[in-house]
Amino acid sequence: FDESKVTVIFVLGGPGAGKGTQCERLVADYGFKHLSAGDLLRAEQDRPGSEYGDLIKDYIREGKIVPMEVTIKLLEVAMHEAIKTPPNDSEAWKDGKGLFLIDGFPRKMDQALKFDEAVCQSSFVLFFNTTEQVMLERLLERGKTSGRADDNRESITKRFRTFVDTSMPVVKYYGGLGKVVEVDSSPDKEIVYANVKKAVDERLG
Ligand code: UP5
Ligand code: MG
Repeated sequence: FDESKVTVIFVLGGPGAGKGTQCERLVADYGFKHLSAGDLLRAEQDRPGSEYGDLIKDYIREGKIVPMEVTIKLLEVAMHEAIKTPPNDSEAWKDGKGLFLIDGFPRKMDQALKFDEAVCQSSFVLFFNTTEQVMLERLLERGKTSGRADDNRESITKRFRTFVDTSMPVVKYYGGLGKVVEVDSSPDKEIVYANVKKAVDERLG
């Protein structure tokens, strides 16, 4: 992708930190296309005839990171589709331009390096930070109705471990490049969003 035409914000944070919730609001206000790597993987898992269905299912239940080839391919396809068929008619999407929130990716160093090199560089990284206690409560509550195979105590514990061991190094890496905007996602959704909006307005100008 031509970086003068495509704007990408990575949205990172632990499981249940509130990435999806805040992305939804940004979509409504700015016209971003929201691409959740987890959602794309779950859709691929359920797609009849997918050769990766069983693999994705196992990785997600175990809270492990699906091999990057699968996830990057899904993201690339979704980005091309969005540019071909823009989600709205705002200025940001004219002339083959694209405005993307990439949620829950990259969460392992190899994915980060590969995406930056082969797909495009992000403008910045929104990093939602809160405690495991807060995330655990949110996920167990959501698990009552979400139907997600990984919203149970056992999977959540594994997801926390993967986040600390595998995904925090990615946040640190981008932090070293001056790309990370950290937002405390412990308070109410509205308060978190006010800070998110401030960060996006500052960074995107
Ligand atoms: N909630 C949100 N904000 C709140 C607030 N401020 N106050 C009170 N409640 C709040 O929120 C979670 C719940 O909390 C909701 O009920 C919400 O209402 C409430 P949500 O916005 O859904 O949080 P989010 O951070 O999006 O949590 P999610 O569970 O989606 O995060 P994960 O990162 O764990 O899940 P994801 O779908 O990204 O990935 C799932 C799995 O896919 C991974 O574990 C991995 O196995 C696989 N994966 C890969 O292999 N590779 C990838 O690149 C990406 C994913
Ligand atoms: Mg999510």
